[in-house]
Amino acid sequence: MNDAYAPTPEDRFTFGLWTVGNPGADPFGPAVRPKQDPCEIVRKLGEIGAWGVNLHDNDLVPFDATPTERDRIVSEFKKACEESGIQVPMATTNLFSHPIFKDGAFTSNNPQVRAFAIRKTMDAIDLGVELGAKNYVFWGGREGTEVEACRDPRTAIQRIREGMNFLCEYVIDQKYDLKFALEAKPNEPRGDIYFPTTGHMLHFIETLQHSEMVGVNPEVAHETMAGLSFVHGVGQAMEAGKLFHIDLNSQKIGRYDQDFRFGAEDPKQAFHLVRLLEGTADGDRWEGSRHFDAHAYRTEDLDGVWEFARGCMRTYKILKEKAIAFDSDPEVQQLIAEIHDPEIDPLIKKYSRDHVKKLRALHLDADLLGSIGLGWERLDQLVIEHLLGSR
Ligand code: DIG
Ligand code: MN
Ligand code: MN
Repeated sequence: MNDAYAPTPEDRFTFGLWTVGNPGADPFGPAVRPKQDPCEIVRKLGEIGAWGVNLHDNDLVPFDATPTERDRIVSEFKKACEESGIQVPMATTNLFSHPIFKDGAFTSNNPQVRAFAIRKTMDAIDLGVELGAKNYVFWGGREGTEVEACRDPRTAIQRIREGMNFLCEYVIDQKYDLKFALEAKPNEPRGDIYFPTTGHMLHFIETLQHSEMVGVNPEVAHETMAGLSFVHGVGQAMEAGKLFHIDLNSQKIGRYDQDFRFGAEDPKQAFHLVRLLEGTADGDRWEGSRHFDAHAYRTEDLDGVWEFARGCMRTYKILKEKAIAFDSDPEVQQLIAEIHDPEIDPLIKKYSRDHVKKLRALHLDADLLGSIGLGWERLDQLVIEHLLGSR
C-alpha cells in the first residue's frame, strides 16, 4: 500500500532505547511490559521505518558490566544496527538513576561524585562515538535542589561549567567529531533543576570555553512544563545556530513530564513546530534528527508501544503535509506578507545620527496606526481549517 505518510530515511526519525523500551513503571506502580532486548528494539525500529536509535550508556551496557561484557554487548548491538540499517546519531549519559547521583552529578557537593560523573561521561562519550554518534546530549535531571540551603546556585553553575569545559577538552583531545546538546527541564525529578529552560541554557553556553561545540536539545514537554512557547524557544535556538538536537513529544501544561506521543496533546503547537523545522514558511529545512523522546501510555502492551511509535512519525508527516499546504495557501501568504517601507526600513536597521534626525522628522500617526486591523482572526481560522482538513 502506497502510504503517503510512511516514514523514510530522509525524515530522520529517531527514538531512544529508553522510549520504545519504556516498560511502563511509574512512581505509583511497577512495570507493566516486559523488558525488551536493545537488539530487538533496533530490529523493530528498522521494521517500522525509523532512521535511528539513541541511547544512554546504561540503556545498553549495565552499570556494573565488566569491560569484556561491555565489548560483547556493544559488538552485538552494532551488528543489529548494521543489519537493520539503523543509525546511532545521538548518545547520552545516565547521570540520574544510580543513587550516587541522588544529589546531582556535576553539581554534587562531593568531589568524588563529580569525579565519578566526569569519568562515567567520558566512557559514555567513547561508547557513543564508537556507535557513530555525532551529537551528545546532557540532561541534568538530578542537578538541582529541594533544600536551597544545600549549595549556592553560583557554585552549582561553576561546577557544571567545569564539567562541561573538561569534557569539551576531552572530545577535542580525542579528536572526536562530536557536538554537545544541553537539555533543559524546570523540575522533576528534583524540586528545582538548574538551567530550567532552553533560554537559560543558551546563555550558559556562551560562558563555556568551547561554546562553538555546544548547543541545545529543547524538549516539547520541558518548555511546556515551564509554561513557555516551545516554538519560540526552538526559534531562538535556530536563530542562534544552536539547535543541535530536539526532543519531540507532547504535554499538557501544569502536569508532570508526560512525554506523550508527538502531537497527542497539542496539534496546533506541533503544527507550528513542524512549519519551523521543515522551513515551509521561511528559511531552510532543519536537517537534524526528529527524535521522539516519548513513551507509550502505561495502559499499553508491546503492540501498543509500536502503535505509539508509528503514531509519532505519522502525525509528524501529516502535519508536514498540512504545513506545506498552509504556507502555500495564497490567502495565508497575503495575510503574513512582510510590510516593506523603503523610506523607513533602512532608518531602523542601523544607527546613525542622520537616521536619528530622519526618524525624528518622520510623520507617524499613532492613532491611525493603532486603528489598523491585522487580520489574525482570519489567519488563525485558516490554521484551524487546514488542521481540520476543511481547507
Ligand atoms: C529526558 O527528557 C532526557 C533523558 O531521557 C535523556 O538524557 C535526554 C535525551 O533525549 N532526554
Ligand atoms: Mn528529553
Ligand atoms: Mn521529558
